[in-house]
Amino acid sequence: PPSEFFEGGVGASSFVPVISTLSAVYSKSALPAQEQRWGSLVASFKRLYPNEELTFIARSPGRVNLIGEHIDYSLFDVLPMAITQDVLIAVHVGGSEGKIVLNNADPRFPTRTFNIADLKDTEIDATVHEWSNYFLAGVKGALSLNPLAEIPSMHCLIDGRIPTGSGLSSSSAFVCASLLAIVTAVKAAAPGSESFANAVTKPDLVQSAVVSERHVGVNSGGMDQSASVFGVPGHALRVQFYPELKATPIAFQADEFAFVIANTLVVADKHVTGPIHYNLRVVETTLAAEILAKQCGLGPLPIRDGFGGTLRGVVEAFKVRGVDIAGVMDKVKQVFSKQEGYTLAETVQLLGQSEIEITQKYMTRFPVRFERFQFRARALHVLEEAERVKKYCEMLNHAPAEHGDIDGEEKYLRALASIMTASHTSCRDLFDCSCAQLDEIVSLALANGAYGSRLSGAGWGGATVSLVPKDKAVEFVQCLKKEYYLKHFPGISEEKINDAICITEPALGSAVVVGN
Ligand code: NG1
Ligand code: MG
Repeated sequence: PPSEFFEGGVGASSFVPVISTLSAVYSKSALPAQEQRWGSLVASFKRLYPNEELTFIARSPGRVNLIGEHIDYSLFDVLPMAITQDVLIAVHVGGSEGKIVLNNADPRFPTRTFNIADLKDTEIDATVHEWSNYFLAGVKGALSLNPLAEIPSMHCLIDGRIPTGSGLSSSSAFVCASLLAIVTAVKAAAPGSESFANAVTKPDLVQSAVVSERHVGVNSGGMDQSASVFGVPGHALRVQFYPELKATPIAFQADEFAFVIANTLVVADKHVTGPIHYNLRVVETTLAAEILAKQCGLGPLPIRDGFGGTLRGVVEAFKVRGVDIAGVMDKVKQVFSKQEGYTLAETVQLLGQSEIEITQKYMTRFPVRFERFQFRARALHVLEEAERVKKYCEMLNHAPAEHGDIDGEEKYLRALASIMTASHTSCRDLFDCSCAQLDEIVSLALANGAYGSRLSGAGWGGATVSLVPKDKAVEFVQCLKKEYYLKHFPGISEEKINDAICITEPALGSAVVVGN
């Protein structure tokens, strides 16, 4: 099928920010600020590379997750939406230097230059936190789609507006935008060879971005890249990973509400804390699945991306044996009866594999540190959260009036939002991925007019998302400014606060914009 990315004709030699194009990307309310931003990006590009013409701009957005936390890597459905904040990569394609030059509009990120001849053998050093690693992950992704692709010389200027470490997925947006930029550049450099770039579909882009982002050191699931690539304005996205990747846009049937994102300003850096937080949770849920399969005689589970069995696999295996979700939860409680958790030695017993085997398979590429694995609590969170996603989607798929006992939009919205708050409680108590500041914002939100509120993204810092009645949203934002930001960060600038808290709307996913 013709790829959705390339309408507009990549390869046009000049770029003019075309208003009609940008209005296809941003909502009416976001447009004026974005036009200004794109205009200054183009101007900076000209100053920086006076002899290179701008060929195209690739963009990919961040996301907020409405519900379905830490279950993507167990292959359960999740419900994120893309947001306005995005990463832009302005690119000139061509020249004979055989180099990729990366400049970042943010002066904290110094210029980097790579020899294209070396790229195929470049290993990303995940132990150093280096901004250009995410671009290199994009290169890996593009080469995984076509190992023979000839990457041309590129001059790039990057402008990212998603705060890093905020749970809004700046990392995935950067990887997806980079991958898209490289695929587009390959096509622009050799316009005759339509085959590669045109054949790249959105699912291809997502899948290669997920796998390649793991080179940066996080054993992540596929939610963020899916939201960033598939985003549809005005819609949430139900992303399914099993039996295969699929994103279904879901429109909101009610409109008297808004989603407010409020960042704690606690930076959660997965590269530093991965071994005790994110990557450890992936190991805990994976081992929980493998142990359940072994103890309940389920046979081998479908493996996620070469890593290990999944709780989704466990649920599916039980389903064919006539055991429903409640039954699976009972099994979890039976098999993992020890509330205090399991040592590695106990895990060896339960799994029937040696310590060396377990360490090698599950804890070497992404090392972890732990005393006891919390199989019971982690597995229960995953199973319950997956049910909450189903319930939430069911509610979204019906207009408020169709919800029998729930009459009136307010009741409907309250019921919807309470599922989000339940998710937060489970993230805090069972998955242990909250923190004091996230809990504080959620409490403040609920006490000040939000119908529901929760952490969004990996947690341990980063952002919250609250469902707020539309006519109260502005007041709600003012209230959090006073009660959280000004209280904890006296003297914080208005600009910083506005970056931290905003009313958000579902936005368009990845796109390439070219001039005419
Ligand atoms: P953040 O840290 O918000 O980008 C991470 C993972 C997701 C998902 C969520 C938790 C990456 C790139 N993303 O998101 O896949 O597991 O945590 O639901 O690591
Ligand atoms: Mg991230």
